[in-house]
Amino acid sequence: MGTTQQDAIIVGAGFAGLYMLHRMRGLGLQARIIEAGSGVGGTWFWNRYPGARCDIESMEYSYQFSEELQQEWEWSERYATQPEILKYINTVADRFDLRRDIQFETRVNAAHFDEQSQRWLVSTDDGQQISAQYVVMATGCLSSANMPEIDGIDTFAGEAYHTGQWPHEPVDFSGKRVAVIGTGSSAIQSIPLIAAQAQALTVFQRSPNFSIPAHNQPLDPVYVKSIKDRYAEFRAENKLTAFNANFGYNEANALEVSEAERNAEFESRWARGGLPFMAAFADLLFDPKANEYAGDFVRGKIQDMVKDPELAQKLSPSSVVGCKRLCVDTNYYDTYNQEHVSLVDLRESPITSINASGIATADAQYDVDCIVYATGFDAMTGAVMKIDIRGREGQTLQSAWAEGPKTYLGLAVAGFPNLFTVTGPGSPSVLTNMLPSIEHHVNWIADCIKYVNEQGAVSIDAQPDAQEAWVAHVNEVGNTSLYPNCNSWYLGANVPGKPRVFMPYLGFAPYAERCQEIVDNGYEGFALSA
Ligand code: FAD
Ligand code: N01
Repeated sequence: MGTTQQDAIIVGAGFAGLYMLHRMRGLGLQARIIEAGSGVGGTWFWNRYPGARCDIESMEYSYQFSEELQQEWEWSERYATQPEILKYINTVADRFDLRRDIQFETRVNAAHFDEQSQRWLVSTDDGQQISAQYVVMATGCLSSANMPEIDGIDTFAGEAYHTGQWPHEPVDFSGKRVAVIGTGSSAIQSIPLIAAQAQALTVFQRSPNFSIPAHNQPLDPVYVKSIKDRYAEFRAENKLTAFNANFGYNEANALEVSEAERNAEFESRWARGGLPFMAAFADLLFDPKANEYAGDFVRGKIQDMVKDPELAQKLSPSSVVGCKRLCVDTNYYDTYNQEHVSLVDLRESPITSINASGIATADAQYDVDCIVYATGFDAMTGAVMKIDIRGREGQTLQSAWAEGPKTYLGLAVAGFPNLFTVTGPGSPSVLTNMLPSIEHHVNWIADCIKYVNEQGAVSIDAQPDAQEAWVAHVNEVGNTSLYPNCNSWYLGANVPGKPRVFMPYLGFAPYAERCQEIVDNGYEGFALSA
């Protein structure tokens, strides 16, 4: 097989890769997506577990690059289900005729930069070699499933599933004894629905998480119209916020209001439901006392919802609220009031092994028919680090990131010219409403490529000093918050041996402002090669 030529290779056909392809075509470039899955959708292609849906309201968790699309598309619920989001992504792929430039069921194994030609040589698992001027890693922040390292895990004789690699056919848990390992967002969404089917459900919890009710409901046409009448303005307003979302930010500090006012605010956020709870007070993510007030409030709600006080205690986190991504649920806590649902607190008795018949902890054996691993992802770096990426002088990305990921703006890596990462570490991505943030990142990358081409240059490379300064800034901003205070995937703490570094950038609005400044200053911190 000879080497084929492309202007750009995009890895991944999720929201990021699809929009990147659309923008590349708009620039007149010949671009191609390589996607490991058999369809478009990324997250929404892979995560088909029961209960999977978005935690950002559908009216916001959708593309805005096409006014016609956002006017015409009709979401049915406040928080769309995985099938509805996948249908939306497929519709977008068809509407913009994207499929003809996507190769499915193909994995990119390697990308090596050739200094002489200033081009990347991309290799795939079906033996293709593609030479491309640009490579965009649209590989996703939450796309590399994290299977726990547990003795005997492969010896289990029953059915085993990871939420992030769910089968395409619905799984029927009727009459089965089911174990769920993990209590993050995926578990919290799926547990109520698995419980509704299973004969018995045992949840293995290592750390409890805070969850806020979704209060999901069909979308009110009056509300939809009120957004659609001013969609562009609505989106623009959101971009001026920390989370790039319409959370109704309260500028007051929790410490500066009376107890009655504080509780009234928390109550109204609880009644509203979902992630806007994080915007109840300006100091909630910055002041430990303010955060403790929020924690006490949610812990009180858990005590109210779970009938067995001891169980309620086990389900109540003592950690910082929001330090791990807040979960959004439908009937999660109430599910534990059912007789056939039980919780194993792994802090009291850790899992020691998995065997043919089930899960063994330090003091019991749990025989089950199915194990659901809701154990999350090797987040933010997992998917890119699986690819053998070599930049200038053959330096591997693995060695460049050995002590933790280093990027410039989360979009480029010094020493790896013309390689872009959408939602890379150092970008706000996962701390925000990701879809508009993805669009922002993709637009920035597309404009940058346009600039390189207009300058008659062949490559652009982030400069090491600019990158160092950005990494230091990301850390500095992160350290002003309470985010580094728990073992979250934002810090890589969920994967044994991963360097502990706070990876995302906190604050969409200042980030976007800095990105624009860099452009206005002639791509400050980047160097072009002719
Ligand atoms: P992805 O959708 O992850 O797509 C990346 C694609 O790259 C995948 O299809 C993968 O197969 C492919 N790929 C990776 N490596 C290779 C390779 N080497 N070769 C070929 N292909 C490769 N965010 C929100 O803001 N709001 C939400 O409500 C929300 N809900 C979520 C729910 C779940 C269950 C999960 C897991 C995440 C959720 N997220 C949410 C985050 C979500 O990941 C992003 O919103 C968004 O969908 C990411 O899009 P993406 O295109 O960047 O990456
Ligand atoms: O993964 P997680 P997730 N033994 O990492 C536990 C997005 N998302 O797939 O906390 C026992 O959050 C682990 O325990 P601990 C969202 O951004 C959104 O649920 O590490 N337990 C934890 O409880 C989210 O943050 C939605 O102690 C083990 C769980 O597994 C991100 O994706 C829905 C273990 C993993 O939780 C990831 O969510 C789904 C072990 N060896 C996902 N290893 C929405 O609601 C891990 N755990 C939109």
